[in-house]
Amino acid sequence: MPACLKIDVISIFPEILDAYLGESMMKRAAQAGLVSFRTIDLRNHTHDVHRSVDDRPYGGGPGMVMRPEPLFEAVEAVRTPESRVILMSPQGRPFTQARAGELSGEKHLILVCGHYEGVDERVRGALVDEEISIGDYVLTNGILPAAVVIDALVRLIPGVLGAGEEAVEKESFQDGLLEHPQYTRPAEFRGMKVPEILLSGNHEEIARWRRDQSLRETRKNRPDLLS
Ligand code: 9D3
Repeated sequence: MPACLKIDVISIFPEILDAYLGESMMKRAAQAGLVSFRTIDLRNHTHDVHRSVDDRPYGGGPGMVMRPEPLFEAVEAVRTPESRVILMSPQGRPFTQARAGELSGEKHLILVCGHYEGVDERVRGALVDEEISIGDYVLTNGILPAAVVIDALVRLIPGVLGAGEEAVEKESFQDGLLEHPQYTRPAEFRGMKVPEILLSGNHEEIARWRRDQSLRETRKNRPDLLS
């Protein structure tokens, strides 16, 4: 049995993540003891009556900045020498399948979700090991990015996917192309026919057709993968 990856998520919306982690493959992985999740409400690490997690920026300007004290306190409450502290941030390094694979081998991840206009620079400087963005678009907070990162790496933990699914994964990543089209029954649906070749039983021809279709898809939607 592989070691259990521990994932802590610090956020002001822990119940949003709880809903996702309580379903489907995330739930099964946790029940199987392959991963364990804890969601931490950042407001539990405030000490003022308003439980405030943000404040106005020094130097002026619009919006708010997340205060350092609750974030430091929340991280320090769960951190060990084996922890990796990751800030979810639009200024982070773009998340990739390769990074998911690397992170799935860690022992303890602490994901910190930003909100509003960002976090006090002292958090980035002294608390965080790395920053991750999930893409070039602006969201209102980091909770969905945290769910995306968790989903991508939990499914890579050995034993989470079925044995067959893991084999398929390896194959389709070898060539670095998008997947070919797939069909299932019926052979004709509302006048749309399954390509004859797939019904032929000629596996060599089928493999050639699929490679060609993969190339077409990649040229159309992801030409960057070909250069
Ligand atoms: C004022 C400058 N903004 C940066 C473009 C500040 C800002 C906007 C939105 C700071 C945080 C957010 C909320 N987004 C995230 O926390 C976030 C995110 C995202 O918006 N896009 C892609 N990946 C991520 S990871 C965390």
